[in-house]
Amino acid sequence: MPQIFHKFFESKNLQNILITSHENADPDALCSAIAIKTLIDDFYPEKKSIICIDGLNQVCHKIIDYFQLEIQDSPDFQSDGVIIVDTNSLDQLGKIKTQITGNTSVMLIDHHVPHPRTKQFAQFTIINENAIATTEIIYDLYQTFNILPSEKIACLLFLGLLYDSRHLILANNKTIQIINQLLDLGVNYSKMIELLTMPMDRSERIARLKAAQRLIIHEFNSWIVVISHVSAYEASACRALINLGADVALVYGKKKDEIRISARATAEVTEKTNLNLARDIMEKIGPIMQGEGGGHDRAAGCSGIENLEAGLEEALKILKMKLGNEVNSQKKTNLNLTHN
Ligand SMILES: [Mn+2]
Repeated sequence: MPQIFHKFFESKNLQNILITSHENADPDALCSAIAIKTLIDDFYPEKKSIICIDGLNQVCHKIIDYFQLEIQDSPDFQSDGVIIVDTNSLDQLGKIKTQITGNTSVMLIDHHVPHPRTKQFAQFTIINENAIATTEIIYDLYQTFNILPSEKIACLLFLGLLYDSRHLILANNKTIQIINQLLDLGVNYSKMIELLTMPMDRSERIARLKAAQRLIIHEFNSWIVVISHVSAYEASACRALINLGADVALVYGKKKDEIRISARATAEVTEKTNLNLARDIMEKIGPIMQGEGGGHDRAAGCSGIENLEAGLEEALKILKMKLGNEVNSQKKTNLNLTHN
């Protein structure tokens, strides 16, 4: 792997390196960027590098404050090389995308499934789809370069692994081995968990509880579909209802003149029934509601301005087609947009 770095730097005798990741970066993205910058600073001290990311999520701000990290949101120099971490498409870079032109040397370090267009913008790639987090790939790089991560870097690599493995639920044996080695470098486990824990806003908790209070259950074959409504935090409410036991959750809400529907589904229901919330449901009911919809197979949404009832009816019709006959309906969905 060091050869790829040498080739990258030698390709155009690169001097000024911009390190970046997806906008609204999560801890794996942020910590990977810091760790790769430190590796470059140690191994190629004559090169200048900065980290620029278009926005960070809330947990990242806590990490930045705790470790006193320096991140910019727009570069203060003209870079001749760019290193992208934890991101597989240029569109996700936000405003940093403009820093990459046809002539820019780009190296990509990532653990996502490569996008078909990846090869078009990244001439140098270190991709490992089996890695739980990009920080796992970067830990491997430290080993290959024979550099022992400092305690701070060990903490950052640890945070990336904890975050992307959902506090180790998705971890495999290798993750645990790395976690163990990072602990030996001085990581304080409970401090890391504390850093990754964000208290939820009271209003969001209330919305989730109201969604649970108001939900209607529909059973299609053995699948449990729930529909509810809130005035804000539709997506969060969907996640809460999935955690409560639903296979599919639809939560609608209205703000000013906009009607929104958010939906979430479990991996099990999408895998076994081939249900794709974006393609099968939201892209279809968005136009019914004079708006549009989209997203992913397990997380999608739509917004519009009218015909909520028709949109929800169509969603249930599609769910019946995909999941099977309705066996036990609690009662007809009672549309209500007036309560908070
Ligand atoms: Mn990641």
